[in-house]
Amino acid sequence: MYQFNREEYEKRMEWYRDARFGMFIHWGLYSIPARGEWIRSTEEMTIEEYQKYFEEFDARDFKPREWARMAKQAGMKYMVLTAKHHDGFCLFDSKYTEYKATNTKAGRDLVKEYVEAVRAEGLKVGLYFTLLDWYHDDYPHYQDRNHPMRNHPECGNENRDFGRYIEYMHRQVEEICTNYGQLDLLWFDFSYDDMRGEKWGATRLINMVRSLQPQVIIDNRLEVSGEGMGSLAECSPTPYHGDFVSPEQIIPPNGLLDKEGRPLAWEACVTMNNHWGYCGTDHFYKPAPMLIKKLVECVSKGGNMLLNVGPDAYGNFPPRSVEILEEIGRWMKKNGDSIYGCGPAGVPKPDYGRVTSKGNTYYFHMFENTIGPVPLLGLDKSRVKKIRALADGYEIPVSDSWVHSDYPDIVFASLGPDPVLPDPTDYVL
Ligand code: JFZ
Repeated sequence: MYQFNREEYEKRMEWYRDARFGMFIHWGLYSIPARGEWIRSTEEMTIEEYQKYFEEFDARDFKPREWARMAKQAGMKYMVLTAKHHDGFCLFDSKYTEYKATNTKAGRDLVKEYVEAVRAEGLKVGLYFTLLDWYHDDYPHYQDRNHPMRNHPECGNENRDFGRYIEYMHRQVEEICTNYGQLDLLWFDFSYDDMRGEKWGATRLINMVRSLQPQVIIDNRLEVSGEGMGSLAECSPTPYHGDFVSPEQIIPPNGLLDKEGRPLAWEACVTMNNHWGYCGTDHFYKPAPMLIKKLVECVSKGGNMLLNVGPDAYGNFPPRSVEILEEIGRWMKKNGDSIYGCGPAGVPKPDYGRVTSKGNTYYFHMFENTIGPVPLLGLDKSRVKKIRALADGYEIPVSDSWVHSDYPDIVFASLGPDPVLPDPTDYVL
């Protein structure tokens, strides 16, 4: 039986808190119509209408080793792939359903290849597994058009046996936890309305998962949706509390603390454009400098960032995603020390950027140019040994200009006569 133990918890969380940056991948049958992963619901398709994507799916360019290489060169330390999304289609070879990649033209277990590839590149292995299932006969279908979980209005299933669904779902999680070696992270998605906790048989499920994969890190969506801290924030969490909070498309304004004031682990999951699953017409990508700043923001508030890529029908990353990952990677290569193993610095947020820290080192991220000497707020003057630019290591003098008499307690970094930075996002002191 799983019981919360703080020491064990902190131990299994170590790599995750250090990693700070991971890749989310949404890929499945919905990548073919390319209008987002909710398409079967939003366009109210029947299973039959959706079936053409099952017949077409061939994963012809599925090269997980290349996915993992791209994640790695972007500076990411872990990956999370949708083993099964809400449409119920399994990328893994489940013996409890025919609705799986093995039975498509792809003809093989894609999760197996993914897991091996990610491991081979030295990254931590994560799998996303949905609690919802629009394919299974025993999962409730919603016919109310205004319900976010609606399905085709005609596919009612009044005779469903939800207990049977729960058994099915548990057996699949068991397969995932048994057939792919050590997993580092499991990402369950998601609770809503009264569908939460024990409705999923959560205590039993977690007892099984923790006995099969004692070291695995789990999100908190067996308990909550993409909002809310759940019982991890309480003094005595439920067995299915999850190990980190999973805010969706939002960075918590002030980080997150539990009821006793301890920092909570969290991970903001973020799309690169405005879709999780591939969307051929969505060109609204967030520029790399913005994503870098968002990553810095997460770290400065004690969190991780899980950045999503939605590969296309064949399994290729969209070209724009590749460019953005490369640009982020160039920055991470030079400035990764200010991200990995770092957390909040406990100093006031400066006007020009954010601060992260690790041990006795403070990283002042300059998001914009400043005029004159740069104030490094919150540092004790007598304890500042040296100031260096992180990217190239060059010495930056502590300013001895007149500002000292006006602000005797503030440390200023003197960036010299030419304060215009070629690329402010590149600049970490
Ligand atoms: C869920 C999925 O439905 C979606 O397709 C994607 O996989 C995403 C990562 O997770 O979407 C949610 C779940 C919870 C909230 C919003 C979207 N929420 O609570 O705000």
